[in-house]
Amino acid sequence: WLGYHAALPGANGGLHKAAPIWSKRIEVQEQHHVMDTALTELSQGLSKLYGVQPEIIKAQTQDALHNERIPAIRLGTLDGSRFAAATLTDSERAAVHGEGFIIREDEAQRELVISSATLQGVLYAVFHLLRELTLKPERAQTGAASDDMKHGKHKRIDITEQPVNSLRMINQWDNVDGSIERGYAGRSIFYENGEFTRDIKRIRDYARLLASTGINAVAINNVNVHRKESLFLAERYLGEVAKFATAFRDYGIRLFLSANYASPIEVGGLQSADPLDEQVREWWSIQTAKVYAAIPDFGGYLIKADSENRPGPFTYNRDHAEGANMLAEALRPFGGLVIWRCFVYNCKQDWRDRSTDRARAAYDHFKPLDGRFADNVILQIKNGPMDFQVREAVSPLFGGMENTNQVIEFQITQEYTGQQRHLAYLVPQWKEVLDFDTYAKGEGSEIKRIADGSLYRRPYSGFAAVSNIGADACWTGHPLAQANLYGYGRLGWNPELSAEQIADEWVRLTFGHDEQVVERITGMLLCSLDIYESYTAPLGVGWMVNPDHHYGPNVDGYEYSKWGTYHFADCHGIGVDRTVKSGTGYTSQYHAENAARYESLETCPDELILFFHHVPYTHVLHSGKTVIQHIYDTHFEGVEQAEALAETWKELEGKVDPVIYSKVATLQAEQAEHAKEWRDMINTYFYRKSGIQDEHARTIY
Ligand code: GCW
Repeated sequence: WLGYHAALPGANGGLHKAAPIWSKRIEVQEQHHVMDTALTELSQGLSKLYGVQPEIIKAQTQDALHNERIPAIRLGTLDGSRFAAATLTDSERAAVHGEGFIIREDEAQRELVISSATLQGVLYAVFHLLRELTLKPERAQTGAASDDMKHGKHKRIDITEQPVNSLRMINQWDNVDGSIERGYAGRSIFYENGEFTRDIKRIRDYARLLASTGINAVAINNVNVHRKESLFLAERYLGEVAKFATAFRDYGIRLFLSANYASPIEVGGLQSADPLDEQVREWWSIQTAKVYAAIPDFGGYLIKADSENRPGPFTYNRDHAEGANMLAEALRPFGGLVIWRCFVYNCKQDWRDRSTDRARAAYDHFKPLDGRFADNVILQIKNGPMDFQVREAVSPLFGGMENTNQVIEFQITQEYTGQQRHLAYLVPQWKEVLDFDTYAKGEGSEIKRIADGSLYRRPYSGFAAVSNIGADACWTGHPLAQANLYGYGRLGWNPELSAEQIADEWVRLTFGHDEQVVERITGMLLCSLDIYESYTAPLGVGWMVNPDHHYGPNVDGYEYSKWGTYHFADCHGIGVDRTVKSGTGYTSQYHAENAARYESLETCPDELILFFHHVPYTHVLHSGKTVIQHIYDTHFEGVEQAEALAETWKELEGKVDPVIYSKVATLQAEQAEHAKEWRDMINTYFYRKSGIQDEHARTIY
């Protein structure tokens, strides 16, 4: 999406004829590594768009610049350059803060000024401008050369943007051996064979990709911190970590490390990691000071504790507030953050035990701790209470932690959504979660307002997500899965953007403006998640995948295992009773409006019926269909739709890059085939369990 290849040919054929008058000269006053990045991006982008390399003028004194008679782009921060401030009114100067920016053309459209309070803001403005110029080539039609201009139709550029979320983070689940946990796009770009990669260029390219969508933080190693990765905190590796930090810093991105809670033992050779032990606390303080000596703008620690066999404070009978606050104390002198994951549940459950409900776990663990976390601790909460299923309820924990900083965690990598072999554009799912009203403070208490910190007025908040990239040539395995990485960044910047707009942007930036191409690919993206949902686990019940690697159907794969992910299908019915009346009581973790809606079969939405209720196969949904007929119908339709996706793509042969064309064609054919496996396994399973015939007498085995 950074190809900038969609320049508009000029009226007389030549590309540069369409170039805006100001695009041939760039003026700056400030010197800084982020400003250098912004300059490189801007001149590279403009020359790709218009075929002319702009001249860059750097000057120490303001007087040497801003000769208004010379058309130019002028960029700078409010404090660091006079022209940046000069174009804004007092109230605008007060309103633009942090990473926000204003991009403005003067009346004569001879000058374009980019102003921000920060250098990061300037960089985001540059990416934004280049995106706008690529998406709306008519914007370039300025000056006397433009017919629109002559007829007074051209609107001058005047853009104000402010990121809605302050933390916009990516989590890498990369291991130092070069593997990636849940990675579907090849090996790690960060590590090879137990060492940090020497290919810093690729890290920089990644930083560039991320920054272009607005990402400002990255945790560079798996939250499951194994033996060798625990040593990232030690001298042996800190120098290497610092090199990555430099690459990301140039793009305004702060580096975090996932840390092993038992580091005092694993790295420090102590006997204990008890958060209340003085020696342990001192060890963290000293170690953290060493990290900051190597990386002065280090972001902090991302922690998975007492989760899936990882160590944590429970070992010492301490709770998670005690555990997190110890780290917070070590980080506080440096302005660092503890990002503490709430993915805590019993992963050694006995399937016979019907009283334990995994969905309840995060809320049961963390709600009682609300208000006890230090102010530089942020809880990272997965969007749902289970684990990134294609459909599950929204985590009730967001509605329950008024006095705690929190970020929402999404999964861009498609662990349960087709592993980048099936097409699944995830932005619509994320939008649905963000728009969910928790009623925490009455109507209008949407998750997006909790994630952005405004509802509870929290100092730290935002988005985190597990990346989907690897060493694969197109970064993401399935080329169209790039839309998810792009979409995550854009949504973190502004959760009000629609899934349609984000898809349209990504397709135009990536493939250009051919209307057939744009229409077909956005169409494919926008219906892809519904299609995937329809041929996989039905009605919100989730799972039904092969254990361990999680690809492909296996209805009972987890039914008698320790992971707490059951569907309870028998010959009468299916679903998990999570009601207060007769089930696990999970519904009570929501505020009254949602609790009542989910508790009652009458009001529970169809798509989540099996998440909340155990019902007979003959139960009639709001759609008018029985549960069993719904299962049959959606699975037959899902396969037809998956086949249609493959057919749609074929229409684009010759219209998109041939390498990308054939890669996607192969993947879509595989998806259509594999969807049949899903259909037949699920339909056959439920036909055999229920003994109920398909109304349409289609083939079930
Ligand atoms: O989704 C599950 C994955 C694990 C992962 C865990 C987590 C990194 O199957 O591979 O571990 O969640 O989020 O911690």
